[in-house]
Amino acid sequence: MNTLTSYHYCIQSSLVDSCDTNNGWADVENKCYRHFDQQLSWEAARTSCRQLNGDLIVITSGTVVNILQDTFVNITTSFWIGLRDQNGANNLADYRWTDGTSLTSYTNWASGQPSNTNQRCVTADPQWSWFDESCTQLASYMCQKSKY
Ligand SMILES: [Ca+2]
Repeated sequence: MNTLTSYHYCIQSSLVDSCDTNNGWADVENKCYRHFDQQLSWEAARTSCRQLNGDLIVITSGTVVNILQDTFVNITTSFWIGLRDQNGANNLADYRWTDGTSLTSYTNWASGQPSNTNQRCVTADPQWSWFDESCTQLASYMCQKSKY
């Protein structure tokens, strides 16, 4: 790499913000996350995330949750996460993340949750504990997207 190429590469690197962190997105463990205060139904929240080339957050690691808790310290409301019961039988095997995967060994249900067959969509509270809720309830939400 000659001097000019090296200089150019340096400038390019400093300009690229692959998680759009100036716009509220956080770069955590190679993915981008953002919390939105707007109160929407689960489906509307998912649509909003998808319009940003992302989806509702998929949570499979307590390590990532710990970092996200330290990153998003101002969340005071429950927020939709990308988890839903596919058939309403309140069977954990039927829950799917927005990427199509089933629950992994990492879960963080609040005590007594999931509680109700009419509550098929999942929120996290400000402590990131999970609650099944009616999908038409309004809540804030958290999106994730790949880096670009
Ligand atoms: Ca519940």
